[in-house]
Amino acid sequence: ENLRRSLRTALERGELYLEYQPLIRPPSSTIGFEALLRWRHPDVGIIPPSVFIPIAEADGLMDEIGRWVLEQACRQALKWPSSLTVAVNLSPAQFLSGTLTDTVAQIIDAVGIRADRLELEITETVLLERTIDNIDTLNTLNVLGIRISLDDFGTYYSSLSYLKNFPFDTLKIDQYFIADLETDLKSQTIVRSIINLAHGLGISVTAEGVETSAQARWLIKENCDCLQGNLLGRPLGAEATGDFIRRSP
Ligand code: G
Ligand code: G
Ligand code: MN
Ligand code: NA
Repeated sequence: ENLRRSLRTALERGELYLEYQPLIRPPSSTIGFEALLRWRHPDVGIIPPSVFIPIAEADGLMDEIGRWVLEQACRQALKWPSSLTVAVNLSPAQFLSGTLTDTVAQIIDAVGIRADRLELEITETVLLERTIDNIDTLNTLNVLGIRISLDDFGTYYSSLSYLKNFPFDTLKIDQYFIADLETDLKSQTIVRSIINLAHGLGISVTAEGVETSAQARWLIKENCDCLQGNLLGRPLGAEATGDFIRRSP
């Protein structure tokens, strides 16, 4: 309940900030970063988004916070080479708000960033309801040139009809399947099948939570397009992204 009250003022007090985790095309090209929201609470310390985003959603704060995240991430991407993208996670409330496409169009225009440098990540849970509206929303974003990723793929409900009906550019395989890739033949079969399925549909694949070089080698052998995880790079503060880019080929 205290968190709830202080979240209302966190944005104006500058307590929210973004970290950026590198997205790597094998073997080692940086192709972009995923923006990850953090809250530095003056008393409690760093609070992860899994804790405060549900509160923000329940209190109707996520629209404003989400708009701030989008603008912040786009402004940061302008400081990078123009070939690099920035991926932003969308909460269900943002996606279903009915104002998302206007908000996004307005922000990329105000910031002056090319639409195809912005990637929006949504999870399957968002797509469960109001399917026709959701297709409209995604198609509108797509027409603007914005890229759409299906995040945490493989968990939750994973209906193949999503792949048939929604215009995804990228599928992000949940770290749950990557974690035991070295020892679990079922995870290997599932990941290999997801990669082949996506490629057959012209969708690129990102593996999340890559932590070991054995996992990376296996994913590269199976033609995974992009790797993300602590092996490739932990989430970085905004200033550190510049150094990371200069050090990467
Ligand atoms: O970085 P971390 O593993 O703590 O992120 C936990 C979860 O929070 C992930 O599911 C991630 O998608 C989500 N998340 C991170 N940043 C944002 C954000 O800016 N907006 C939304 N809606 N979710 C975010
Ligand atoms: O749900 P989403 O994929 O948006 O969130 C990604 C989350 O995974 C972030 O919270 C990020 O901090 C976390 N993460 C990134 N790389 C790794 C990793 O290599 N291992 C683990 N366990 N978590 C990771
Ligand atoms: Mn994500
Ligand atoms: Na994910």
